[in-house]
Amino acid sequence: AVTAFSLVSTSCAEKAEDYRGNPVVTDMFTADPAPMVHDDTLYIYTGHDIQNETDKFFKMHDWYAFSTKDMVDYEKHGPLLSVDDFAWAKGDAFAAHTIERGGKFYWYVSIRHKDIRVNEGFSIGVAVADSPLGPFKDAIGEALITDETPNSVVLNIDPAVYIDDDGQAYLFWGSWNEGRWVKLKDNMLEMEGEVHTLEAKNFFEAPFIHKRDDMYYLTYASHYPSTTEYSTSDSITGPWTYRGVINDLLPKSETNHQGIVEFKGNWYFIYHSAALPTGGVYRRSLCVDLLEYDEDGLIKKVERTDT
Ligand code: FUB
Repeated sequence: AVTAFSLVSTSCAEKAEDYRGNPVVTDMFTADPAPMVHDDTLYIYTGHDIQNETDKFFKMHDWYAFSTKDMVDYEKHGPLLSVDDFAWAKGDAFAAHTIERGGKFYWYVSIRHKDIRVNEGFSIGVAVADSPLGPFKDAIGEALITDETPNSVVLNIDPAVYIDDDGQAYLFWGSWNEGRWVKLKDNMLEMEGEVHTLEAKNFFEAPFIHKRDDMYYLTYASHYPSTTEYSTSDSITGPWTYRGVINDLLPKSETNHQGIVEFKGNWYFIYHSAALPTGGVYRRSLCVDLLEYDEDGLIKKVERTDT
């Protein structure tokens, strides 16, 4: 099923004002957006909140994608992937991230393992497809990261993958103030070497890496309820220098899980808020705003347009 959504603007806009129209998706709740550019299209992969208005935990079973060529009209695709696609999983389709390598698309997901009961049982799995819109299937048949992985964290969620200029892939993840990173083999399905502790001031969860010029940016949720804060480095492996807050606390949502992407000449801050009238902590919505840098390459605070 394909549905189109429109923001207010009618052209590929240059000013934040043109993006008033958040949230992008209004006919369902969408969370934990992860952007990926492929060919001339921006794909935003999201989770899907199906919580009613009174229960007190996330209720999530599957993932969608929203594609746009102009930041104005979006197409909905999905669900493209669900808990049921991972035979070893039992529920909780938390944050995910998709990346292309060698013509294949790898979708790293947070999901609860049915056989692992240490800590919370959250694990990171990988699905693979030959196109950005699937069909996706479990690439390993087991989890890539679990509570049994040496030096894992209490909540193994929120994967973010980055392929550096030399072709080396890295997986970042973590929550509740504990972040981790590990190199991935070229097949994107196995760890290479040891799991490292992510040292970044105020890290809470939702790591995301992007690079602009020669600077690496590690953005993440800080504290809980979360702001979005960031650190920079001249190396993907750090050390990371703390740079401050780029997005304040949100009204009604305790999380705001961000991704950052350059698309057709603009940089975008892609996140969720609880901006729909019936939105809330467990009923979130994909939002998109412009991201700008100062002359030193530091990120300016986002002028959010979700409210
Ligand atoms: O959506 C479930 C969890 O909430 C995500 O994994 C976290 O990043 C937070 O957004």
